[in-house]
Amino acid sequence: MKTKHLKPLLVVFVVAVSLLGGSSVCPPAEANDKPIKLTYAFFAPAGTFPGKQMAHWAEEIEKRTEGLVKVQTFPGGTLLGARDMYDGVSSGVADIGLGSPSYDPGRFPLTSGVALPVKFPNATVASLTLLDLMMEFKPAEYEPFKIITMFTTEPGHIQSRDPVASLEDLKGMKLRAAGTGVPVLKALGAAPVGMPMPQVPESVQTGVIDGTMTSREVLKDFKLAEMLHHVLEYPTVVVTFAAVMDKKKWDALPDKVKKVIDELAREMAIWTGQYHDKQNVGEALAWAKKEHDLQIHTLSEEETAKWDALLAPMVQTWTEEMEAKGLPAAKFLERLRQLRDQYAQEYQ
Ligand code: DTR
Repeated sequence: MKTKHLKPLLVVFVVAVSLLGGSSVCPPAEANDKPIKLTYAFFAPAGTFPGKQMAHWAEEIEKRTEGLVKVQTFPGGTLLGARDMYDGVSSGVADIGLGSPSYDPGRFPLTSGVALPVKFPNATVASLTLLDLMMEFKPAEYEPFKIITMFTTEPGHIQSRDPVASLEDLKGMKLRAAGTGVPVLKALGAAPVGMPMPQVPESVQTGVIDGTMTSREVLKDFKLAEMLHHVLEYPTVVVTFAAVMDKKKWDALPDKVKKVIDELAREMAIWTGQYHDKQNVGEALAWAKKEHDLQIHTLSEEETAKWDALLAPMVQTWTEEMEAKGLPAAKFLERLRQLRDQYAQEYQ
């Protein structure tokens, strides 16, 4: 009897909240709604910023569907590793997988355009640009998937055992990057190695590599500052992340759940970018300076111009290669620059 009267009230409340611009919640769960369980895999530890993103998403989904959807997270590569993430989602090992398209530019050719040296100011701007581009261009590389959210790191920095302040210092240095960062290091004259992030600490320890080029929070989140005491203040390219779900699995979800997931895609890109830009990287740098005497180096103006000149042709080369494959690379880059400049005004 009571619930009968309460229900219309609740509906009015939900509608009012959505009209007020608050995030919408699902219509209240019906008695015959079957609980939905989703497994969500990530290849790196829960404490890293993509791991925190995963936990936050899971919490929000549960909250906004009023418990109808329960998400079980598997960070740290416990269900799927960096290299088998996307195939694992296709074959049903996990319902959702958070991987890095930057690790496999051949499989995600258009996405790799976001990891070119195009001078994104920060992760938030790059993340929103990436997500918008994917929604607008709908590249075939995500054909079997539904995109849950996307985001990027800040532009990567060279973090090394020995100081780097010139091209001369970099010559032949064994530096690791995500696949999309390899051509950058090559153009600058280093000896690049492509390798997923979780392998980096051991590879530094055993001397397989002399450092890495990626976002700077890894100094703390992967304890790299214990071995890498030098960072070069020269922002290079971002690394992309994409959380995806198998399309068939997605199609089977109730509309009200789909709506909540769609609404969260953009919110998560902003949430993750802001956490990474405003807190995560800064805290790591402060910690590394205090605990491990981290040294920050800068390039002279003349040297900066030389580095920029070496990287500039990469954009043209990429465009030609992608156009030859029949991809709309020139249009993609034009739109990328528009979105980058637009979001840069909003997210400094
Ligand atoms: N995809 C990484 C970038 C990276 C930066 N921070 C983290 C944290 C957890 C996993 C990956 C990353 C790279 O390979 O550079």
